[in-house]
Amino acid sequence: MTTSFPIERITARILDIPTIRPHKLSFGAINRQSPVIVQLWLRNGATGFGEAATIGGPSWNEESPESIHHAITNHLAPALAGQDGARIEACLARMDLACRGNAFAKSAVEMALLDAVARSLQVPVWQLLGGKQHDSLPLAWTLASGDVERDLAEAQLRLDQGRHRIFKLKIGARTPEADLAHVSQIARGLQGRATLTVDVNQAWDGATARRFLPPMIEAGVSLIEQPVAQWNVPALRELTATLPSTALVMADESVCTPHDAMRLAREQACHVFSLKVAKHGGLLRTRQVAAIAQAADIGWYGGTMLETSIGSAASAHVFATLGGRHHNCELFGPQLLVDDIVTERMPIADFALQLPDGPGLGVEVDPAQLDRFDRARQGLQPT
Ligand code: MUC
Ligand code: MG
Repeated sequence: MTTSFPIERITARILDIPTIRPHKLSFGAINRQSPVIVQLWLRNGATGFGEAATIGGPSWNEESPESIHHAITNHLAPALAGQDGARIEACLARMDLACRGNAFAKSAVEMALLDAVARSLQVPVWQLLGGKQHDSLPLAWTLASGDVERDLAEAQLRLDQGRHRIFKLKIGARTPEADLAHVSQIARGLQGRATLTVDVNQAWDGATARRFLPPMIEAGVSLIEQPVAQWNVPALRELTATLPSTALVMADESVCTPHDAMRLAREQACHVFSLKVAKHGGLLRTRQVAAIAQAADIGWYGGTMLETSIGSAASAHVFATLGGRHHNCELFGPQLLVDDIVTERMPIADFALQLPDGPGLGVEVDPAQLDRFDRARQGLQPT
């Protein structure tokens, strides 16, 4: 017997959800997230949801909520209408024919398809991806208010709540001297109680990184994320080879496609890949990038684009299936938003995210919340 799940219809809408505080990165501050939410219906009546979130419109990379919405509505949805949704890889190949690149847009559609197919089969999405190896993953929080006192108070609260003891600091917007002072103060304030990462979001050149990373590592930072430009693999490789061994170098913007992963692996240009479902173009392709990491003795980190609970749950499903050496995850997007679009979030207990288990993505969307934050209904403009 063969199983077939013809695709009936795919829709997309942009939401605008304020953040609980300004989130400051090297390229600017964000006050709201604008995820694109996809809903896909199968002819059997099952429906699934997917999401693609960017950070700061098209500031993090080329895709923006508007370009994602356009690609889905005008190219990807028509390409998949009437196709057999059970043939997930064939659907991905069709999307690749219809639309070059646009990984974020494709990831949202694939997510909705996996959710709908898994619900039809009454299994969790992780079951379609090979089964799970983790029930929980230690969960990081990003301190990005821009203010030392506020960052320290935020960290203290999360430590006291038993929610987070891994903190990521976003740097690169100010002078490296000011960043070093900020990071050192936070490291002193949290000494012995927390693990620290810095994410430079591509802001530095190789010389700045060579000069300012050693004192940050000396201060207590143990994971360095994307210190140099996405294209600057030679500098990334040199830092990986020469920085003190108490810290690891992690690629984020530099590792999107499996081909990027192959280049970084071949050149041994980093110790860790930050995996993100959106930039890899979906859950199945996240597994491809993770496989290259594992084969090249590179560890993985469960990254985020600050998604709601839909995208965060999808990421949690694929991270749950991965072997190899992991360096925790940062699926805290829902907690950075003033409210969510699901009835119940994934629980956080004992400093770890508890990975979902229900059918599909394991979270239930609240349609009233989708309407509440819908950009078309709120009349907001793009960021
Ligand atoms: C990034 O570049 O990692 C993830 C967490 C966070 O605070 O910002 C993002 C983007
Ligand atoms: Mg990053």
